[in-house]
Amino acid sequence: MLKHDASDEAFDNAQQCMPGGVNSPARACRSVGSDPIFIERGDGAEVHDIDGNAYCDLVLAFGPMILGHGHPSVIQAVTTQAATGFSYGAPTVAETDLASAVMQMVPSIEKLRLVNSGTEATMSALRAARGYTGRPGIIKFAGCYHGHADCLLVKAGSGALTLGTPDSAGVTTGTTQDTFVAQHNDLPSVEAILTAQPDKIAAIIVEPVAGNMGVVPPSPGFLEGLRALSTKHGIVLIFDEVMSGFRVHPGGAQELYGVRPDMTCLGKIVGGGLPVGVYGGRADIMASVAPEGPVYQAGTNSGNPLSVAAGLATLAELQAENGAVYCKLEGLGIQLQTGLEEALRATGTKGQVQRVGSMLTLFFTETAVENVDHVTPTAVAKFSSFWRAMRKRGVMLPPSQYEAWFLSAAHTPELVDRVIGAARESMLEL
Ligand code: KE4
Repeated sequence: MLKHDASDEAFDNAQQCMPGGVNSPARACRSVGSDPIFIERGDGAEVHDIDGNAYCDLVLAFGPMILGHGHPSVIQAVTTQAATGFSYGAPTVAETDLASAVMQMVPSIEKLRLVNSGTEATMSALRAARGYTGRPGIIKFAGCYHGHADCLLVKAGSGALTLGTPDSAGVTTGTTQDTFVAQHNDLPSVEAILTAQPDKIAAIIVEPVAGNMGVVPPSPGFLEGLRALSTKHGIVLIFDEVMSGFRVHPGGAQELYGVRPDMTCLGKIVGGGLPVGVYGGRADIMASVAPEGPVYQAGTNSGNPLSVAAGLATLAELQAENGAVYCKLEGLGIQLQTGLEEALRATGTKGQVQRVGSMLTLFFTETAVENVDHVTPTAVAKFSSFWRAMRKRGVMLPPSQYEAWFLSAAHTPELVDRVIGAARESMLEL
């Protein structure tokens, strides 16, 4: 049994200072019947807690650490920048370099703005879409999570779902009256809203590969259908690729599935572990953003030199050797999915493994998950037991059935085999 005495004490202290002792509810571990453990350091594919326990890390900070913890070239870039300056309140050439790198990898982005988080990215993209179209309405999908902007905390995923509070307290009807919720992978539910709200919808925002209800790939024709409906109705189609961007393909889900959005939101990987968000897209839409246009958006730390240095180094590594890292990540993803499916069969456990590239979720459901309603209370309860059993065996999973597991370039086939072995033993405890 792993000791967590130091973590327990740290948690007691943290709860005196921060709500729930955490700075994000997604890491509270309440839904998996546990207290959070406190991490001392990350090293490649592993994290080490303050009690000296080591874990194979499949959380990877909920996605950013695609190279693994402590990649030398990212450390080098950040420390070099730190020696010359942290932040100036003035533009730097490196911001243009990062913007250019993103535009080169994601060609649908003709202009962009750097911000500090995925929340800022989606909030700002929606404001730009509303300013550009002059319309108030937005369509989101149940179970998709786009950060904690008020107008998006409606039937949200991730922590909002995990905590069972999809409609957050403190969010007024005034801020959500123009938010319409459709069913994921269900085009008729979108058409019904468009019929009911003619010429009112400014934007459709979607996770093209949903990761916040667990990993749910787009059903065949779903993204193409959203594209066609958006074009037909003059609606701004926004792909929230904060999680899938640079993860499922160098150009994100839009390149993988060949569907071009009007705007894209990015985060996580593009900051290499430091705070960065990006929103961008068609030049005519982005021309509405201040100081060029009337849509205001600003930020003290936007384009922060340290974050930009980490992002540039990360993207450089991902593009090295013609993106060879993506072949490695795909191989590890196939190995983990295959191993988990074999373990389910061998132990007689009902479950589905849903994967796109190096992001995947093991659902303890009887059938495939195409929308958030398919994730049953039984699956949530089983995942909770499974999570604790895996942590006991030195594997750190994201603490919710509604989250994605991630692999990094630092993971190895041997480590993946260890995860599979731990999963097989853990399934026998369910
Ligand atoms: P941030 O504000 O947390 O940087 O990004 C919000 C966001 C936007 N869009 C998507 C698709 C996202 O997945 C996220 C954030 N993801 C969650 C985990 N699923 C972040 C974890 C947390 O909130 O602590």
